[in-house]
Amino acid sequence: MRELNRYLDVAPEVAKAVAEGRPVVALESTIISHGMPYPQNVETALQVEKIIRDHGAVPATIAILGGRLKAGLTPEEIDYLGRTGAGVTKTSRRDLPVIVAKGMDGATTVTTTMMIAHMAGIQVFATGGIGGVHRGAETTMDISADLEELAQTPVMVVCAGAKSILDLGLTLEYLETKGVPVIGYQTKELPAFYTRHSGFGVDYELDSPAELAAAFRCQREMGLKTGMLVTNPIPEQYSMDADTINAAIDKAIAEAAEQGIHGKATTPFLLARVKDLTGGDSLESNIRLVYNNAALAAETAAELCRR
Ligand code: PSU
Ligand code: MN
Repeated sequence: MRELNRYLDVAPEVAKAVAEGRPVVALESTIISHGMPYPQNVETALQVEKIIRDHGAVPATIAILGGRLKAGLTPEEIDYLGRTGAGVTKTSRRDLPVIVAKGMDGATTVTTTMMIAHMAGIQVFATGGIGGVHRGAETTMDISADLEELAQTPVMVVCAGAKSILDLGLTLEYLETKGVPVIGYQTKELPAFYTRHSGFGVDYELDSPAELAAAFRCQREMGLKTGMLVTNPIPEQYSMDADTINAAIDKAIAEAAEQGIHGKATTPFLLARVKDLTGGDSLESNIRLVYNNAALAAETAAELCRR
């Protein structure tokens, strides 16, 4: 057994699965408290856990509760995070020391979910979208800590690409510089979250959970410390009209600039505005792509355990 971090609580079911070499999939909590409205956030989070179980893996939703790093939550804890919403502090790497020292609750981003998953011995993590290089970053320097985490923490992140609230071209350049493999699942094109197409190519197309697991296993066995980004396009039937979603994104970005939104508030502001401007359509797409990523992550985690 790996020596557990003294600030970490791994749920018994998760700890047992990790110790026995059975598949586990980590899930983030910022998507619950800041990424979707209540009650759809809680319903989605619980359904995602069910999908992971149905695909033969154990779900480990990650958050910080009362200053404890948690890998694996109860349904009651998930409900609390969803009901409290933005009242739970969005917690990235630099927030951890104060949140833990003060015994606060924190919603984990891709960054902190990767960190805690790795501490708990979990190799695969499913989410919706990652943070990246924001549009206008050449003047704001707003680059998500998620990219730095992908550069230094060996966890596979299965996402639906990134929203074009970001500069997708610069995000890919950054990941290339940092040595992070960007894989398209059954595609050579980076998916743009709500749509299957961004116009940007990815490094490699891999076509099965077994191929994903093989690449990740090689990366780990060579001692490479980077994460791996798997981008899984939203299923065709749930994808949105590109013009509709891009118009909403452009409007949200203009509003953020007018209102002087900056720092860690930017991404939650843009996500909320895009959802409001597109009615329920974008929320439905968002939920569906998370389900799709959960299934692929569970299948890949199962392949990783098969030797
Ligand atoms: N992008 C999405 N949905 C999300 C997020 C980003 O499409 O829910 C959340 C994730 O938790 C991600 C975080 O890690 O926002 C990135 O925030 P920032 O850009 O402030 O680093
Ligand atoms: Mn930022």
